[in-house]
Amino acid sequence: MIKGLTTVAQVASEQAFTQLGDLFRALGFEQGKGWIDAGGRGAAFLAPVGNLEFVTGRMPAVPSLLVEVTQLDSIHAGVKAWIVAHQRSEDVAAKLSEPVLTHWNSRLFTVELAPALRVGFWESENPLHNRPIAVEGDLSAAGKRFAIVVARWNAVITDRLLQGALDALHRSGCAKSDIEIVRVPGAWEIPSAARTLAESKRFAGIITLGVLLRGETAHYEAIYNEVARGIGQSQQETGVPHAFGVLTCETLEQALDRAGLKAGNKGFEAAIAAIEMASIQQKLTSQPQHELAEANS
Ligand code: DLZ
Repeated sequence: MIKGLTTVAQVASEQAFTQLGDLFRALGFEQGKGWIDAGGRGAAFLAPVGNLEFVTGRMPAVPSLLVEVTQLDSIHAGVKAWIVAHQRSEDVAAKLSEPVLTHWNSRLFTVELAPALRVGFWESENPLHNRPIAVEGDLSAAGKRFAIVVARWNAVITDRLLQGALDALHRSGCAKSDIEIVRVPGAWEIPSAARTLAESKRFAGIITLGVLLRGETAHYEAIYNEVARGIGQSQQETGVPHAFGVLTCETLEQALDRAGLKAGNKGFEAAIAAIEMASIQQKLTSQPQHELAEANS
């Protein structure tokens, strides 16, 4: 089973070794597990995807170490600043090329980071190039309708969850007029309202918000199980994405933390999940699988 590729490059001095490490971390490489022994040391930098490319005939005019990136221009600016800081400004022109268009629909620049260490950084014009084939949802809510079902029980918390969900929808481009808010008495009533809304087929997603506090609810488990089951069932049977924003907490303090204090706002997170799932649903139902895979390749 193939696990990965490693390219080994020798660096002349300890100082260059440290400086290169600083540069690669600053460019966004994840630091891997290095090694040290009596004879020297190695620093590893990880990339999410690697290729081993054999070429026959004419070799492309590129360094043998190529790093595919996004935002090539800011990488270029970062490398330039690094050369100015660690070498001489006059070296920039000699060591760093400007990004140029390649014949394979990409832009590329090369840089000599150390003697005998030439690296090419390149960015494909196709933003999906080399990404694993996957259908992914967009985080755009523009032009889609969403319903929010929010329980009044524990309103001091659910109001905050609602604010979080509205914030996420608005910031993702959802128009005010495309959001319908339905207030129900407690968490117990969420599933039936969610189901009615989903069956109307007017919404791309349903966001459910509520808070169950164990301290106050003797039959907490029974209510929780039923609410979770009902929301899940509505989602599965109607095919409309339902985001689960029903908090289950031991104390009010815990709930407050999850409604915008210390642990984010679960209403915001639920709305983002609904937006993403609405987009995935749209893609899965509007385009055959093989076309989606081809579009992403
Ligand atoms: C009755 C009740 C209790 C004890 N606790 C909660 C709670 O912590 N969170 C919540 O959303 N609702 C609670 N409820 C109300 C029930 O969900 C339901 O609204 C009522 O039993 C009426 O059907």
